[in-house]
Amino acid sequence: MAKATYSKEQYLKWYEEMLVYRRIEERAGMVYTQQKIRGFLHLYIGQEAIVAGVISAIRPDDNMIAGYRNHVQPIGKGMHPKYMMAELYGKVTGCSKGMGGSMHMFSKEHRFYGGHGIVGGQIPMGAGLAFADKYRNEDRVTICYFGDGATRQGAFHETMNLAMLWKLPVLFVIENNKYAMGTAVERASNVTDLKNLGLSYNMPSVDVNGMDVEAVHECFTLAVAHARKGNGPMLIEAETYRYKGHSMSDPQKYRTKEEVEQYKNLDPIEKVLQTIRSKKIATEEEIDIIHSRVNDLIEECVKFAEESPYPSPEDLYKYVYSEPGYPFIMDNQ
Ligand SMILES: Cc1ncc(C[n+]2csc(CCOP(=O)(O)OP(=O)(O)O)c2C)c(N)n1
Ligand SMILES: [Mg+2]
Repeated sequence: MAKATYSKEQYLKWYEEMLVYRRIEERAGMVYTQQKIRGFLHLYIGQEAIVAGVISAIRPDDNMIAGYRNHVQPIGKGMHPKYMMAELYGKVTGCSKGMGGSMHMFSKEHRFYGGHGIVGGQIPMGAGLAFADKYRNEDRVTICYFGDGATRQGAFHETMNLAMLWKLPVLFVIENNKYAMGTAVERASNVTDLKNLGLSYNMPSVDVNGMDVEAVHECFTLAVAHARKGNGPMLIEAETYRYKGHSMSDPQKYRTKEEVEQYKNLDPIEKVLQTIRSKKIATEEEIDIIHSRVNDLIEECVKFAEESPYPSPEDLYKYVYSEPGYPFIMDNQ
C-alpha cells in the first residue's frame, strides 16, 4: 500500500474512472460475441490502474500514444467514451470515423495519437512527438505505452538510444502483463527484469506495481516532473496482468486458471474500493450513485454506437493517406 493519501475526490475519481474502463470493455466483449463488433478486440481488463494513475499525474495537454490495447486511454484523456464505442462498431461517428476500429483509436484534440497495430510501432512515434515538443520549446511530456513483447522489437532499442541522446521529454511505459499473445516473458527474453533494458542506455529506469493506482500515480508524478524539467526520458515498467485472452479468440493454454485467479485477487479496482470503505471516504449510497452513473454511461455509449450510421461507401478510400491540407480534427469530439 502506497504511503501517500489523497483527497476524497481523487479516490472517487480513480474508482469511477477505472470502473468506466472495466465496464465499457466488458460490454465491448459482450457485443463482440453478438457479432456487432468485428475483427480484433484487445481488452484492457486488469490493467486499468496504469492509465488511471498516469492520467492523474499528467496535464491534459500532455501527449499519449499506445499500441492496439488502446480503448481506454483516449477516454482518460477526456474523449467521451461513446466515440470509442462507435469506433468499435465501425460507425461514422467513431473517433476515427469508423475507419480504424478497435486498434486505431485517435483523438488529436485530446492529444491521443493512437492506436497502433504494429507491435512497437508507436515507440519511435512517441519519441517523435517528444522531439517536436522539445524543438518547439513546449513543456509537454509524452506518455508512450507498449507491451512486454514490444521490448523485443529493434525499434524499441533504436528509440531508447536516440531519446536518451537527445534527452527527449518522453516516458516509455512497458505494460508488462507477462505475455505477448501466448508467449511468456521468460520464453522470449534473457532479461526478464524488463526495466533493466533501459539501463544499457543509461536511461533512468524504474518499476512500479501497475495494479496499484496510488503507486502508479506517485511514480509518474516524479517521472513527469523529471521529463518536464528537461532531464530527458525514463523507462517505467508497470507490472500488471490481463484477465482476458490476448484478443477474442484465445484458448489460453499458455497459463493456468489458478494463475489468473491469483491476479484477480489483486484487482486494482477492488483495491481502491477497499481503501474507500476502510478509510470511510464515501458512504455506500455514494458508491451506489457512482455505480448507477457508470451503468447509465455505458448504456448511452452502446445506444449511440448502435443508432449511428456506417460510413458511406464513397468514403472507402478516404483517410488512407493524409490528404494535403486536411486537418485531421474530428467535428464530433
Ligand atoms: C510487428 C508485429 N509483429 C507481430 C504482430 C502480431 N502480434 C500482435 S499482438 C502481439 C503480442 C504483443 O505483446 P505485448 O507487446 O506484450 O502486448 P500485449 O498484447 O500483451 O498488450 C503480436 C506478436 C504484430 N501486430 N506486429
Ligand atoms: Mg504483454
